[in-house]
Order: sequence, then C-alpha cells, then structure tokens
Amino acid sequence: MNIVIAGFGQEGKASYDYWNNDGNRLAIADEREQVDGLPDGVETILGADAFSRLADFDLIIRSPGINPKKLPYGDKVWSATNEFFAKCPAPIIGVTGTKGKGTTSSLIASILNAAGRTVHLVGNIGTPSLAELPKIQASDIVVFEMSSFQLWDLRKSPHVAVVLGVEPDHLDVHDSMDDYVEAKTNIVGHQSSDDLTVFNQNNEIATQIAQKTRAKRREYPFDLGELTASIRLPGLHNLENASAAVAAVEEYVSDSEAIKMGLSSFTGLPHRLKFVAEKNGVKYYDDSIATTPGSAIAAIRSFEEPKLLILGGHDKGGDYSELLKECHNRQVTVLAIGANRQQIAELCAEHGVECGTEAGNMSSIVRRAAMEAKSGSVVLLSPAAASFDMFKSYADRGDQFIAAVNAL
Ligand code: UMA
Repeated sequence: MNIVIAGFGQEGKASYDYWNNDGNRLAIADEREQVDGLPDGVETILGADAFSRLADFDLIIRSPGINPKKLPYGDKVWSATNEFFAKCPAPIIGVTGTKGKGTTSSLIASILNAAGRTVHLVGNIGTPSLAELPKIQASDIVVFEMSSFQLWDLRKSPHVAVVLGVEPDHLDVHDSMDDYVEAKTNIVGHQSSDDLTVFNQNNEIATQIAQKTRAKRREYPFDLGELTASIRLPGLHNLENASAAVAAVEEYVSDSEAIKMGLSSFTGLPHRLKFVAEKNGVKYYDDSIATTPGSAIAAIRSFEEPKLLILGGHDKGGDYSELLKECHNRQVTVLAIGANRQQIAELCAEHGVECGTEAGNMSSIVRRAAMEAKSGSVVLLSPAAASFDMFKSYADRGDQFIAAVNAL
C-alpha cells in the first residue's frame, strides 16, 4: 500500500515504525519545511502546501494536532488512534475532559496496578499508542488518555469512557466550541449497552456528552468516605479526579485495600501543581500544565495562603474573566508574563486585581516574584495560557521555573 504519514511528531514517528514493513511504500508529509529525525531515504512532502498533494496515496495517517479539514481525502484518512482501537486485544478505558485527563488516567492505572493487573497507559500522556500495541495481551487493560485531537475522527469507542469536566480550550485549532465538544463526544458515540460511561454530573458539557451514549451511565461518587485519606494530591479538583478513577475501575477492582494503595502510591505528574521548594518563607508551586483559565482557578482554590499567580503566555482564545473575578475575590496578586501580558494587565485593572508585568526570561520572572511575595505566601506558576511564545513546551516552562526557584 502507498501510505503517507501526515505530521512527523511523536505519533507520526510511531506510525512510521508501525507501518514500515515489506508490503508498504511510506512517505512523510508535514507543513514544516524542515523536519528532524527523518528516516534515511524516505520520500517527503514538506512545506505549507504539503497536505494538498496527498491525493495519490491509498492511506493517509493523520497526526492528532492536524485539523481533519486540512486532509479532505474522505475514507483514505485514518489515524494511529483508530488503528489502535481496531487492533487492541485488551479492553480500553478512555479518559477525556479538558483538564485532569493525565492525572485521572494515572490514578486509574495506579489502582489497576495495585490490584495486580498488567496496565498500559498510553495516548496524550506522552506514549503513542501504536508503540505500545505489540506488548499488549488480551488479559491486560489499556488506559488511554484521549485529547479532542485524538477523538476528532474516532470510529470506535472505549469499553469504559470517562468524561471529566469540559470547558472551552484549543479554540485556536478547533473551528468552534461545538466542534471541540463534537470531537469529545466520539468517546461515547460508538459505545454499546455492554459498555460504561463515567461522567462528571456537575459539569454541563460532560453531562451533555454522557447523554449521547448507549452504554450504562455512572456519575462520580463525590463522597469517597474513608478513601479520601489515601489521596496524596492537593486541591478539590484532584478529589474529583480520584472520584472519576474510583468509578472507572469498579468493574475490575472490588478490593478496597487495592483502591487505597493505588490512590496513595500516586503522588502526581510533573508540572501539575507540584511543590518545588520553600525559600524565605515562600512556597513555590509548579503548575505549568495549566494552560486554561479553568485550571488556574482550580490551582488557586487549592491553597488558603496569600497567593502570587504567574499568569500569561501564548493566548489560546480562552476567557479570563472568571479567573480574574476569582483573583479579585481571593485577593490574589498577578504577575503577568509572556505574549499576552499587556492584555492580562488591562483585564486585571478592569477587575480590580493588583498586577505587575515582567518582560524578561524565567529567571527574571522568578526573581521578580520572590521580591514581591511576602513570607507565608504561595507563588504559583499556573499560567492559563500555552507556552510556545517563550518556551519549547509546558514541560520546558516548568523545568525552567524549577531551576530558577532552586537558584534563588
Ligand atoms: N503538523 C502539521 N500541521 C498541523 C499540525 C501539525 O504539519 O496542522 C505537524 C507538525 O509540524 C509536527 C507534527 O505535525 O511535525 C506534530 O504532530 P502533533 O501536533 O499531532 O503532535 P505529536 O508530536 O504527534 O504529539 C501528539 C500529541 N500532540 C498534540 O495533540 C498537539 C501529544 O500531546 C501526545 O503526547 C502525543 O501525540 C502522543 O500521543 C501533547 C499535547 O500538547 C502533550 N496535547 C494537547 C493537550 O494535552 O492539551 C492536546
């Protein structure tokens, strides 16, 4: 078959390895002019018009970040996620939502591990699913963190679909909020009555998505009773994530000791509200993963102490007004950074929030925060914006923050 891999990032590389066998002729297409790590001698179609030149291929593998509208080739378009769902021998627990997917997926995997199951944690969390496929046995369980980009054109739904809270996000890639919600709805769209949907009944869009399933529906058990003591993650939003995880594993784990052990052995993913260090009586927390206003609100609510919030970056079209109301109500001081710092400073002024702006690099940002934060307070990097204006990724932004705090 003549196959073209559209987008040569993490998933594109795994797709290339997966389809690279004798029966296939492979090519790589990417809108970038320069792509790193290309296999020797491979045919490439590169540059801004690359995706308009794919009509002659039999199969086009869409990378998650590519809007399907950019690949108008009908049934020839397929994705690594679709291939994985078609071929995976084990049941799949799929987790989606705007924030908390990674943490909830990890909590589910941790509980299943504690119960003695062999678990494969794949997807948006950073392990391309096709790279894991050859290792999966029918008796294992897959936990798949699913972004809207992976769900966009999904043709099969997971056995257990977990729908966390959904709020506006990625409106720079999705055409509209409806398009984003429609993509997310695919997580339940192909379920049957033998399947299960776990959803956050306090979130309007999650409830709306859950209404579309043919599967059994299960709400979050918000009152976790004695299990609560086992959760090692800060914040109310993590209690919600744990509720989702406990509901999702019910079919596989009945032993409450295993659930407790699974919850307590997971201490959090990097850059998600992670304690960094205490310097001169000020505690520093890295929540660089927070790229939306909703996640920054959740971070603020996790602490009682006075807070200085480092906010800003590449704008993704989110609405900051709720976040700034929350800052006003809780007397949070803002340090605005990155490409949209002036916009944030103006919004702070409108909402009566004290705000400074800092145009320098992460080391200047942290030194400035250290100067302004009073002893007994918390400095929180929870920027509610993407990182690409100043950093390679949210992980790079968080790593630079940790290094700058440790250097104080
Ligand atoms: N590309 C184009 N045109 C486009 C979009 C992308 O040519 O319109 C090319 C880029 O030039 C690049 C390649 O495609 O060469 C990148 O592909 P990609 O954006 O799909 O990213 P991957 O490197 O394949 O990583 C993806 C996920 N990235 C996105 O969805 C943007 C990773 O999630 C995921 O970990 C990985 O697959 C493994 O499954 C990252 C992410 O930012 C963490 N996810 C978003 C989020 O969590 O908010 C959804």
